[in-house]
Amino acid sequence: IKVEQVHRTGYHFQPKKHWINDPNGPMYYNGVYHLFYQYNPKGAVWGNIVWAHSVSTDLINWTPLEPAIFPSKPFDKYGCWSGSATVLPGNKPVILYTGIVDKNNTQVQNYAVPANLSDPYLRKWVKPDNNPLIVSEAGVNKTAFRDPTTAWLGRDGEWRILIGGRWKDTGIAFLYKSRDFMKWKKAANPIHQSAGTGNWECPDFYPVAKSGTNGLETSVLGQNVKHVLKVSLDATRFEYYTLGKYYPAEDRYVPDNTSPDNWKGLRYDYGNFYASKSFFDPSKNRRVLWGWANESDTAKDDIKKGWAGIQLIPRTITLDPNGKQLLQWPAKELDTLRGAHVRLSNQLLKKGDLVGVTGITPAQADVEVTFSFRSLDLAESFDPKWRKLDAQDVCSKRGSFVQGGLGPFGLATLATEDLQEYTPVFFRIFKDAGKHVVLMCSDATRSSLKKELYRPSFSGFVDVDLTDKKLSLRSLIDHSVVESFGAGGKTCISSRVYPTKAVFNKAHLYAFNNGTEAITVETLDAWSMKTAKVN
Ligand code: DQQ
Repeated sequence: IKVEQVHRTGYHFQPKKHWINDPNGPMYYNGVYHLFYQYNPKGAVWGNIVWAHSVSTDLINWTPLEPAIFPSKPFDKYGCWSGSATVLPGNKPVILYTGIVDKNNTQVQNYAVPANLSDPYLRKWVKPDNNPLIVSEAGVNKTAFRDPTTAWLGRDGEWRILIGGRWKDTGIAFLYKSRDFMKWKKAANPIHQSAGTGNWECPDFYPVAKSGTNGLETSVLGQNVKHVLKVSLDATRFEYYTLGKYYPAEDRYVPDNTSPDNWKGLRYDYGNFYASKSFFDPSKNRRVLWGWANESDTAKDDIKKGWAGIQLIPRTITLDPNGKQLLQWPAKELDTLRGAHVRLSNQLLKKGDLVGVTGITPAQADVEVTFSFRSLDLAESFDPKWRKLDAQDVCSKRGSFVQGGLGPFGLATLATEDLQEYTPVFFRIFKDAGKHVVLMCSDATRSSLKKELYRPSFSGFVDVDLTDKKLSLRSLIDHSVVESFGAGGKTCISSRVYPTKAVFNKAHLYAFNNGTEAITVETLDAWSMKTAKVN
């Protein structure tokens, strides 16, 4: 293996080479999962965008096909940008995507259909001549008018889609309706908008069941569902979502007031995660989420290594029983890559302890751990000044090495033995006016000796009940990515990191505690992960 390829992933999705960004049009069709994605066939920087296409029967191993959609017509001559798939009645897939029609970035919405429905892989797609289906109306910013969603069907027989955009600094999800999927009309009101959030890219809108763990087909309505509206914020390059109520008769979405409806809101992932998109998988009755993780190195490094961007492991989405947020978990098929296994149980971690996990391949691993503690009394106080800060700011003030009362404790991933390099994923528990505040961090500050890297202390709060005095963590470690799920998927954080020494068999994995209160590793299961067949 060439030295510069130490950061390629073993089981996260990436093509052989070149640039990738947003996941596009994910769908399940006749036993096959399709993933399209924004791809530059000519290099490791963004540009020349086409819809690359891979297929899978298990969401983990992927076969590459020819690009499905690429610029070739006046309505997409300057680019084929993001969009979604809908499987229409009669089992007929259709893709809606954004075409760039001129050098000024004017955006229109087009459709494409499979050339041959009996091809099990749907290799060829045609873009009929009645494109574009939708052009922006007067008064709409035509360079912020993109990324159509999967369509849902109302009880009135009309299809609906959202298109992302903005007016001045207000983010907007425009609503369009159609009876025949060909003639679309803009609804008088957007389904939702939020001042001060800037341009909305890649909206996603879908129902979640109020109880149980089944995912729902996108058109499901009724008393037993809540809706999720997710948007990607162009200005800050992160996403947020709200849970809320969709009123089909008025075509309005009203977020619940349990989380902010702005850039301070809930995120699927508090790390490298953008332009995500979900789809309903009827074969397993689940909703699956794809998200793109960009690089945190420089464009120069991307060109040198010849690639940039990965897709994170597809996640199932369900509603947290508390009704206030979502839970996410890696698709269960990932477990088929688990190989050598080790387990620690009932291991006490006193202040300053660092316990090595040996017998697996720490650079390509899956780890699940449950920590327990005797009491919450020793939790350090939450500085009232921090109440205004977001989790990432609090995490950068404290990190993994400033001693706390209860925590920091967690995993040190992609670590050298002397901790010159390591990416800790950990919890710190605070008390704040009689309540407990749980902070989860994935801290890249010491992830690499290399300079010129983006090394943020990614972090999110965890809304978890601590009465059983336990906290769990799962981390998927894969050479240049650490993708973590706290408290059963309540808070997720993905970090892109580029160790120079903690690579291949020089990488180590530890459980650590830097708090004064002793912690117990109740169980820690770690597996070497096999390399998936990815493209
Ligand atoms: N990426 C696409 C756009 C989308 C943006 C272009 C989000 O359609 O708005 O590659 O990353």
